[in-house]
Amino acid sequence: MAHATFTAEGQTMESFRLLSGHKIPAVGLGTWRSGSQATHAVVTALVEGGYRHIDTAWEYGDQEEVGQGIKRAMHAGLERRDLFVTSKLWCTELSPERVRPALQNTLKELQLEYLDLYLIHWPFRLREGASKPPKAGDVLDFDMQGVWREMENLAKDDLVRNIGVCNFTVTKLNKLLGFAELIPSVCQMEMHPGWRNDTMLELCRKNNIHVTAYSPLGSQEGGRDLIHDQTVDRIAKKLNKTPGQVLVKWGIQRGTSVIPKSLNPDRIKENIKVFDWVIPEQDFQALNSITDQKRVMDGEDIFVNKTEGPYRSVADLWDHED
Ligand code: NDP
Ligand code: 1BO
Repeated sequence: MAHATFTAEGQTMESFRLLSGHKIPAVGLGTWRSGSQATHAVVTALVEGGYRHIDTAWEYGDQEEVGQGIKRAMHAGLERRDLFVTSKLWCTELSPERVRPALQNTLKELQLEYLDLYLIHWPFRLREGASKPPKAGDVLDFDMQGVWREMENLAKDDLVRNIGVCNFTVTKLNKLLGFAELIPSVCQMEMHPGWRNDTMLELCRKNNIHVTAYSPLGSQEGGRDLIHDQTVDRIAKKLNKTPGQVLVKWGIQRGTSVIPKSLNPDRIKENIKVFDWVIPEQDFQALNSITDQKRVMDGEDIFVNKTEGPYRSVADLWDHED
């Protein structure tokens, strides 16, 4: 359920209510592979674009730059309480005793007192120094329950306002729901018209878990070029919008928050201008009917070791659910 609020430049900005009662702005800026340009992108998004939601992760190696961008935006007049900042616990930190130090390091890099949302980045534990693809012994046992307890403790101690997961399957989410004292507020997953991820969306809806759609434009190099997809392009032309805007709006109309990444100031501002129009039902259904459904972010290069395991194929990673 979206709630309208107002932000910069008189632009309407929608948000979704989380189980915790907090609100997550419907569009956030993704920062993967933003490197040293992350500061400029974050300032552009927050100060000029009217964004209030930033998505980062320790693994992106740009938390310091993101933090500098947030700091500059706050010097320009934004209040911390108006921002929604997400980061993620990397796979090498997936053991109970490593969770709190990892969060503390993330807060230090971001120069923040708390996060709005802390997510388990991937549900696979890696040995520090693991290779890509992993060698034998690089992928370790993951104590999901122990790690989740520590995530819950971070929330109890007000170091994070919400906790959640990314890249979970039905099997893994049901397992977590079996022992969670704090239900995840958010499940972040790949989602765009080329990978609708309907089964996970449905499970999250049933459990009142908000979904954030990552790689909403089909991701970056090596991804899926949805910007030039015929259906997307036809609808964009018809609505006098850009393909990027149609892809972002599609996610919002499905009730998910959406976190497009861009380093280009014009595209950053374009991607959030999605609140005073709708994709008509017929066009929405056409986007829901794009064939060749396929993940871009299948995790193969990080977690699959075809001969040694424990995950010998992409299907293993996703619990044979695709
Ligand atoms: P996106 O789907 O957001 O696509 C980004 C690409 O699209 C970039 O090459 C960007 O180029 C280009 N682009 C941006 N806006 C437009 C536009 N309006 N028109 C045309 N091209 C455009 O890719 P990501 O994979 O980065 O996903 C977004 C975010 O989701 C990530 O940055 C990260 O924060 C999060 N994520 C989370 C994951 C997880 O495991 N939890 C996994 C993957 C992503 P340019 O910069 O030049 O504009
Ligand atoms: C391996 C990190 C993918 C982007 O979240």
